[in-house]
Amino acid sequence: MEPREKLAYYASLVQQGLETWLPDEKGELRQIFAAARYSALAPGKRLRPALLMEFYALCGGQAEDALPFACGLEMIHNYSLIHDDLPCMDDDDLRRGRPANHKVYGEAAALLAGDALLTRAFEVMLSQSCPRISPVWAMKAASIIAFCAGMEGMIGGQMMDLAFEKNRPQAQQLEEMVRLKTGRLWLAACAAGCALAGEEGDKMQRARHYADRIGLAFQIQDDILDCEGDPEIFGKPIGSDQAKGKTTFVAFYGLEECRRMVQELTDQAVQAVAPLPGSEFLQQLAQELTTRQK
Ligand code: GRG
Repeated sequence: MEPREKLAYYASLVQQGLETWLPDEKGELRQIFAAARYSALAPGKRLRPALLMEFYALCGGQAEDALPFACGLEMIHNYSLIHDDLPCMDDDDLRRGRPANHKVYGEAAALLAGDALLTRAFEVMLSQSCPRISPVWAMKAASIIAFCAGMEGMIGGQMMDLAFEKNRPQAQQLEEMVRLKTGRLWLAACAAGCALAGEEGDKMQRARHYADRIGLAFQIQDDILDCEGDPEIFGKPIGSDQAKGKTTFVAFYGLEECRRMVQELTDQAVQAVAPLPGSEFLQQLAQELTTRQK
C-alpha cells in the first residue's frame, strides 16, 4: 500500500473504532456522549494512532489488532485538545476549523467530555484487546501511554507551559516543555506500538528516537504555521501564540532557522528507522510532516 493510502486506511479504521466505542447514545447520557463524540469524531489527522499501528505492524503484529490502543490514544489526544482550548488554559474558540468543544457544549460539559475520553481510553484499551496480544504486553503498552499522558509527560508539560506565561523560559526549557507537553504522546504512539508486540530491543530504541525527533519537528512546524499558515487550512487564527505572549521556537530562532531545524530533525527521524525493513511509511510520514499546512 502507498503511504498516503495507508494513512487513509488507518484513519478509516480509527473512525470506525471511535464510532463503535463512542456510540451515539440516546436518553439520559445523550449529552455527555454527544460532547465526547463532537471532538473525537471531528476530522483530525489521526497521526498518533497511525504510528501506533504502524510500529505494531513493523514489530510483526497485524495492524488491525492494535485498534483499541490506537483509538484509546486518539481519545487521550482529543481530551487534551478539549481541555487545552478551555478559557483557563489556552482559551481558544476554534479547533480544526470548528467551534471549540466548550463553545458548543459549555465549559462544564467540555471538562467532563475530556475526562470521559481519558477514562474511556483506558477502558477500551484494557477490555477490548485482541486475543493475539499477550495481556502482559497490553499492560505494558497501557502503562507507557499512562506515563506519557501524565505528570512526567503531557500534563507536566502543560503545567510548565502555564508557568512560562509568568517566567519566560530559556531555549532549553522551552524544548524540555515541548518534549513533555506534545512530544510524549508521539512517544506513546511509537513505544506502545512496539510494546504491544512484545518488542523491547533495537526496534523499541529506534521507535523512541524517531518519536523524539518527529515530536520536536512537529511542534516547531506548528510554531511556523502559527506565523505564516493559512487560517482556513490550519483551522485556527494565525498569530495566536504571539497575541498571547507565548514564547515559541520562532521567537527564539526566527523562521529561517526553524525551517532548517525541522528539516534536520526530520532527517534524524528518517535515519532512526531507515535500517528497519518495511519502514518506508514511517520515513515518508516524517517527510510529509515538514510540509504540512494543518
Ligand atoms: C490540557 C492536559 C492538557 C494538555 C494539553 C496537547 C496539549 C497539552 C496542548 C496542545 C497544544 C497544541 C495545539 C500544540 C500543538 C501541537 C499539537 C498537539 C497539535 C494538534 O495535534 P494534531 O495536529 O491534531 O495531530 P489533529 O487535529 O490532526 O488531531
